[in-house]
Amino acid sequence: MRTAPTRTLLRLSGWLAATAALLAVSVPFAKPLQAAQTLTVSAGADSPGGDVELNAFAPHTITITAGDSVTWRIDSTEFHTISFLGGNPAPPFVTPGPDGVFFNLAAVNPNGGTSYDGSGMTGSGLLTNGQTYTVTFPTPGTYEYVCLVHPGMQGTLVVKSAGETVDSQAAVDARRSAEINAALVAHGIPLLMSNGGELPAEGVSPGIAAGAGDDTIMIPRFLPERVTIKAGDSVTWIWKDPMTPHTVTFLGGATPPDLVIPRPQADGPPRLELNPAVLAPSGDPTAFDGGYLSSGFIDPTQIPPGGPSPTFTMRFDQPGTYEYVCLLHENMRGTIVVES
Ligand SMILES: [Cu+2]
Repeated sequence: MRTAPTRTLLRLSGWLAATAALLAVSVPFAKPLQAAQTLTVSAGADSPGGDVELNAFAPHTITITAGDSVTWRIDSTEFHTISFLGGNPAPPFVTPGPDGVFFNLAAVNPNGGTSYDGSGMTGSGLLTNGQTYTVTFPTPGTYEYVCLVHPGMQGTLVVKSAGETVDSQAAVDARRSAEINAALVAHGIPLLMSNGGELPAEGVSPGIAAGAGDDTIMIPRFLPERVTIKAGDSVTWIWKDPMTPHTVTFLGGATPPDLVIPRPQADGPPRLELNPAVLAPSGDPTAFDGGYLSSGFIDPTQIPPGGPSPTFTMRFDQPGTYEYVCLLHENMRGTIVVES
C-alpha cells in the first residue's frame, strides 16, 4: 500500500488539471451554481431480526439548504407517517365511532404536495418498511414533524439560506448510526434484560411479557417465548409496553382475521375499519379447549397514567403444546407447553 498515496496524488493532479481546464471554460458563467441535494433520513429502525424496534427519526435533526429535498425511508417492520402539521393539532390515528373503530383517513392517506413551506399540513400517510417519502423545502426556517402513529416520535428540519453550512449525507449517516446505537444500548438492551425471563404475576405464575417497551423502544415479542407449565396451571400475560396494543390469540387452527376491513363509500376512498373480530375478546380463558381464544385488543394507552399494566390470565387444563400469536404484530408468537 506504500505506493498508493503517490498514485492517488498523481490521479488527483490529473483530475485537478482537467477541472482547471473546465473552470477556465466556465468562467463566463461567473458564480458556480450549487446543485440542490437530497438527504435521506430513517423513519424508524430495527435491531437485526426485528426483536427491538426504535420509534424515532434518525437523525433527529438535520440541516439543509433552501431548495434541497429530504427523503424519509421506513427502516422498521413497524409502520410510520412523516407529517408536517403547520401548527394544526395532530389528527388521531384511530377514531372510534358509533359504527365501528376506523383508521382516520386524514392520518392514513397522504396529503399536501411534494413541496412544503410551513403552511398547512403535508404528510406521507401510512408507510411500511422500505417505502420512501420525499419533500422539497424552498423556504428557510425550522420545521418540526411527527409520526401520527407513535406519540412522541418527532423530528426537526432546519432549512438555511444558500451559502450557510448544512449537513452532507455522510454527516447524516454518521449521526443516524450513533443515535440508533445509543437508543438500543440505553433503552433496548435494559428492556430486553429486565423482561427476558418469567415475570412476577401477582400470585399467579408464570408471567409473560406481552411486548415490552418505553416511549421510543418497542419489543414486539412475547418474553419468554416458550413456557412449560403443569395441567391446571394458569399463565398471566402482562402488557409491558405502555404505548403499544397487542392481542394474545390462540388460533386453534383458524386463519387469523384480517386487521382491516375496507368499507367503500359513495364519495371518496374506502373507510378502513379495524376488524371487530380483532378487537373483541373471544372464548373463556378459564375453560380453554384448544380452539380459538383471544384476549382481544388490549391497549395500554387507555390505562390512566400510573395505573397498573393490563394483564390477561388463562388456565390450561389439557396437556398439549399450544401456539399463540398477536393479531397486530405478525412476528409476535409464543408457545405454552402443558405437561400432565
Ligand atoms: Cu402485538
